Amino acid sequence: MAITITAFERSPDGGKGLARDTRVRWALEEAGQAYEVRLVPFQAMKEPAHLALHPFGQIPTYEEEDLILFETGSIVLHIAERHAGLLPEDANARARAITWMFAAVNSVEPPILEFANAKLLERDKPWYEERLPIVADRVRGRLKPLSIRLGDDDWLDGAFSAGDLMMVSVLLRLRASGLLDEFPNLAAYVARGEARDAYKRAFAAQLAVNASRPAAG
Ligand code: GTB
Repeated sequence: MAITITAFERSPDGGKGLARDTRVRWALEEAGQAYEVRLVPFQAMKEPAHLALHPFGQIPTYEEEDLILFETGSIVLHIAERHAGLLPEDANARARAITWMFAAVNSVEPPILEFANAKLLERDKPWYEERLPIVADRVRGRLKPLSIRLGDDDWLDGAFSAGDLMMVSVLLRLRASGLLDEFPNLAAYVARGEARDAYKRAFAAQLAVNASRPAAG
């Protein structure tokens, strides 16, 4: 069963693993599935051939025979449902792991993206200095209850699952900001995710693409 995903030809992060193909690579590595990567230049992402795969002209996409998927939540869920290692057998535990996947992309990622975009795109605005702490507090508003729920546990609900894979992937975007370090158990949780062999392989694979090329401007 040949699997092909798409990724940036040149990631804006230069290979820090923050582009969303990394979470799909990680899921495939956890599931022990080989995959091909088709690198897409920015301009080609908005052209008909890629828009046929992804209506919003983004990466990553996922192709497996005649199945085409976009949205990393859906792609990771698809991988997790078809291969062992990412979802528990027990039906209720499985539903809870999927709930954490949704929590990651639906409740935790939006304020993190708002914060990242503010820092990236709004620095020259007259209201930047006033707004940034407000946006940062919205991120804390998700990190604090998440930190309380995780407590001293290694993972969010028993064994490592696709819920943790998505949550760690979302939280990684905060590393450079220092916000994560305000919650030491979350920083340790992210480090545990990064320490997994499957994550290391995924990270190395995306780095191999980007290390040899200058970051996109
Ligand atoms: N909800 C979608 C999903 O989860 O699949 C979002 C997909 C998405 O945002 N894709 C981005 C994209 O294609 C790449 S990952 N952007 C181009 C466009 O929209 O035209 C987002 C990303 C990009 C760069 C960094 N970085 O440099 O740190 C981090 C994250």
